Amino acid sequence: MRIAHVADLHLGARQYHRLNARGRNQREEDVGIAFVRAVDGIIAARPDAVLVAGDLFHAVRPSNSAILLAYQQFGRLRRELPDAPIVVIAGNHDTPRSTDTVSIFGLLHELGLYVAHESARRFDFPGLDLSVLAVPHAALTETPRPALEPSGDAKYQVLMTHGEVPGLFGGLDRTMAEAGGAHLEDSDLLRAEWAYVALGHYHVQHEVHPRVWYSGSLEYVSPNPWGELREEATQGIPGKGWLLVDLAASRVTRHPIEAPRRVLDLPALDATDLAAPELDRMIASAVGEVPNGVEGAVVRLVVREVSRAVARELDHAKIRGWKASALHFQLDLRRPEERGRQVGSGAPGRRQTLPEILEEFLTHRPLPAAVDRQAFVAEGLKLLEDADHAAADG
Ligand SMILES: [Mn+2]
Repeated sequence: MRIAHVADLHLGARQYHRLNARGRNQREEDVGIAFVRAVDGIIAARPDAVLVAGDLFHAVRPSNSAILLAYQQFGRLRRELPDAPIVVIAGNHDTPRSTDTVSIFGLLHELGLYVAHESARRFDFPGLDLSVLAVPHAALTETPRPALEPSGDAKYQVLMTHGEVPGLFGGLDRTMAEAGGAHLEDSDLLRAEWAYVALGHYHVQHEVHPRVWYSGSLEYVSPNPWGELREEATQGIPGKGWLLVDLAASRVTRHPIEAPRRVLDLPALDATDLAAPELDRMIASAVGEVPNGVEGAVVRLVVREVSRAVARELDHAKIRGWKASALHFQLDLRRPEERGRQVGSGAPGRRQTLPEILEEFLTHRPLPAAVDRQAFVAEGLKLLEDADHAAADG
């Protein structure tokens, strides 16, 4: 009895304002390719059921191309694995904030998928001895919250939901937390009766507890891809992918997909006491050491201790050349920090990032009662991200 667990596909997500030859946003195409590769892998593995743990779409109103892709790929899964039920929940990204917005998830229902997008639903598959409690983001924001409990006599009781588990970020790198996620509780997740808990929301593949997993996203679509890369490197995770779960054996196998595009955070440089020509050489050699070059890649290079004067005198023609060749080249020049100045309330010695400062400010700022704070904070972070990309693209 094996299930495929995939999450956070974010179909329709666009980044970096770069178009391909067909006039489509290149990153949206990458996100689609990642999905197709995951579907290829799932079909090859022939699981008994497929679970999609939220944020199938990046937005409540996905682009036509995202809708078409979802329709085609789920259609393909239905044809190739006709006996495997496909269960889908909505995450925070694809949940309408207003009840008069009709969800696109109705279309998935028409395709024969088992869909929970407004409230918690239980799907029983007696032939598989499987019961799936599917709890979308919207259900977690109801008061009172529905009980997340096993039910019935199916041997395999599975919970699928989308949100943030307690202590995931340890109060440290909050930029890894996407704004607007619902909070889950250990009491919901740790019931001994759960054969498996399939989670969505956190974009780095992660075993929370035995049999409680985030499958992670299939591409770097969060506002902080660099944090995801660092976390994946720290944990030795071989890239983005999906999970194959053997419920009888309680065994989870990672199935990485081939990355549609290279996303690279180059080792940071320190420009202390360097003049512009020396720093130019250091940057050129850092870029030169990238295997196969930066062409077509998403690249960041952080350089610390760069004064305004040195930044001005750098070889900007050369930098523009890398920007033109890479899909996205972010030369992140940081000014010398003012000694002894403590900014923000993060851990000692660590400054808050701009998104963290903004999130904290927006979270505490007085708001009119009619304004949804989660949506307000999410919108602010989104605007900052867009401005960031626009600036990086010159
Ligand atoms: Mn997500």
